[in-house]
Amino acid sequence: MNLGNKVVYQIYPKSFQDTNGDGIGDLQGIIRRLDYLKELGVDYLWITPFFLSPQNDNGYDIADYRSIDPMYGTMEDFDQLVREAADRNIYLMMDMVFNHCSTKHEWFQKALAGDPYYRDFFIFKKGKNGLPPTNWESNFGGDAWNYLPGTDEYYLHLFHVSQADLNWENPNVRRACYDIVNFWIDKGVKGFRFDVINLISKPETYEDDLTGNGKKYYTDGPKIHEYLQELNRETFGRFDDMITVGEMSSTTLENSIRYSNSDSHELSMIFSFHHLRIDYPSGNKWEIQPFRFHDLKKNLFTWQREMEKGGGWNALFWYNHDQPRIVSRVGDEGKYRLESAKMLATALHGLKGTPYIYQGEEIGMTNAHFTDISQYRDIESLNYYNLMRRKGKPEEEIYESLRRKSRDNSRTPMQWDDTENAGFSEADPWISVIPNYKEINTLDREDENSIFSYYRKLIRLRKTVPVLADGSFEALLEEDDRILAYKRRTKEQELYVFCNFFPEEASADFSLQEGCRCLLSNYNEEIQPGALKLRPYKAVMFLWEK
Ligand code: ISL
Ligand code: CA
Repeated sequence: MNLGNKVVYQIYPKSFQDTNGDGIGDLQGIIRRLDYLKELGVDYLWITPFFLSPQNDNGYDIADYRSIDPMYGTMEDFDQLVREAADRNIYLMMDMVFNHCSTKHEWFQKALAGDPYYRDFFIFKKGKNGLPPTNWESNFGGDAWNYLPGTDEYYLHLFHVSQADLNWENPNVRRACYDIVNFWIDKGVKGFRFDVINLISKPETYEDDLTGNGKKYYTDGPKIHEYLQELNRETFGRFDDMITVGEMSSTTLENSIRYSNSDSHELSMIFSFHHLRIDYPSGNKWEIQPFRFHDLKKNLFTWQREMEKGGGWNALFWYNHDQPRIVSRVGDEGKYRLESAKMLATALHGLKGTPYIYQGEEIGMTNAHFTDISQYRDIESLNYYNLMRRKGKPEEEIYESLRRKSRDNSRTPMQWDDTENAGFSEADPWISVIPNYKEINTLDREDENSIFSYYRKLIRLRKTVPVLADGSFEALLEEDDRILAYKRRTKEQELYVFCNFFPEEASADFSLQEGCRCLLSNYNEEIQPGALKLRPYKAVMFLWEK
């Protein structure tokens, strides 16, 4: 399968479209919007988890991997979704969360009741001198171990206390996970996204981390490649039309190449997050730091170059349901919202890899700008707020971090139109709609100059201009302080991309070769010959053909 000409659209179902008036998006809502997705031109829908779940982490805490949470609909709705999507040549990617499951899952409940078979599904360890087994921290703040009253044991949870880590050392756990993947393949699913999959292989012995939070012991762990190869062999690897992506938390280049090189028989591609470390180099996401343009270029370019060299494959993305909206983070959500949203789209969609679009990105949705803690829903944000209050951090500073970094920024309802609740629901939504929905919504998609039209063009180009799908990557103007530029090349074509990431004009000493034509730009103006001059947030793509 050619991964280079596919485009994936990510749906956060809770916030996509409500159809039964409970303020929560549902599967029928996705069905209702399939024509919209067809119009945009995407190939796959990655839908974040809609399985039975207590929803402590919005579905990433799964209580039954084989049933649909009633809040989202029924298995009949799901089957209908698969069918109706396929009628439009759109296929589904399911989100598999195998690092952990909900403590409400039957497996954990049986483990708690003392069933030895299921106890071995999890990671139970004895404490040390009244303290947890190690000093590891949960990714959502606080201890990574939870004490079980009445015993001398703790269980490991790298995420929320209601998300117990699964013991992949146990072959029965692995078998159970593979059976789940096969269950969904039988239902007609054509792809999978594997949640924090590079954290599943834990170390042989559990030790305190004297320099960090424990990450180094379980990230890209000792048996990770072995497990992924087995997963591949036992499930999707038996077919040649499956597409897979692994979410790789704090991974390395070397591992990313192995995960996604087709010779290693692991996954089709990976999400790495290095290019998003541009405003929190320390690794503490809550820290407020200016955006470092050179770090962005360096990281993007290194991954482009090295993955190509090693035969790996990148998933290209600006954000997802865990990250703030890119137009607010790196672009300009005010005066230059249109220009900067399109510029960011150009910068990403020209790269080598498979582009992902997160719902609302194609209309330039912004951060939420919540002002009160009662508006936040995400467990990570609420944890952070409480933890920082206890530590005595000034309230305004906590709010400033939440406003810029909270995962809720990208989880507000999809802004379909300018009617009440943005056309998302007839009832009060589970999380507030952003008031700017009157101006920012999907109604302008017939307009040639809308962000939607621009995304549609980018998707079409990927399918019609071979160099976008297959071309090699070469960085240009690496030292430039404002312009991100690169070249893609096949034997027959060359593609040049220039993007000004700033609200000031930028120029560079670069002359294009004879015969280059402009494929796409976010400014409607003739390109002047001679030195390159780019207006604020201007982006341009040139094509040269033999
Ligand atoms: O969101 C993050 C930091 O704010 C990330 O560290 C995130 O937790 C990490 O990328 C893992 O994310 C995935 O697994 C989590 C879930 O909460 C996220 O929504 C999911 O994308 C646990 O299942
Ligand atoms: Ca609903």
